[in-house]
Amino acid sequence: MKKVDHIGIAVRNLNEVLPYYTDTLGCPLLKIEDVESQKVRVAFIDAGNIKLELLEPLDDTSAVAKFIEKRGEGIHHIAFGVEDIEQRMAELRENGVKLLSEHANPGAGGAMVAFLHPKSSNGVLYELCEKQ
Ligand code: CMX
Repeated sequence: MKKVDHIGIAVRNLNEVLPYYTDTLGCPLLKIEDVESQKVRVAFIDAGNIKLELLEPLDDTSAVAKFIEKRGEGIHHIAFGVEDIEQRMAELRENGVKLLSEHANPGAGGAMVAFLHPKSSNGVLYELCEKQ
């Protein structure tokens, strides 16, 4: 992997936490978007050399809702930017990494995304993210 694209942070209520990032920390809001396929509302924050992706669950069945229920708010995943996501997935699979889906799926910002199971990665949920 050559670069981290963003860090995902699970929050209960986006509107309540946004002023902390934009006003207190002084990091500009880039955009807010609903990603129905992942059942999350996301806000991208410009943190200089990296983006922060604040994730609010859209309903109780969202993976992010389950995460917050179990572990509370906090760092949810780290996303690597990749150029050919299907190729990277195939390489990882060959190396015994457990992926959460057979193929990449649409994610925020029109990117294609796929996840590595935390059990394969020492308890960290990694995302692969290919910008279109
Ligand atoms: N980071 C680290 N560990 C995590 C985790 C996370 N974000 N989410 C779940 N886990 C752990 C759980 O703590 C649990 O560990 P233990 O068995 O040791 O208790 C294990 O993974 C299984 O978790 P679970 O609560 O039983 O939940 P599920 O198996 O139903 O789901 C996972 C886990 C990773 C498969 C699911 O969260 C998932 O599919 N995630 C990928 C999709 C996603 O997160 N989408 C939102 C992001 C959207 C975006 O960025 O666009």
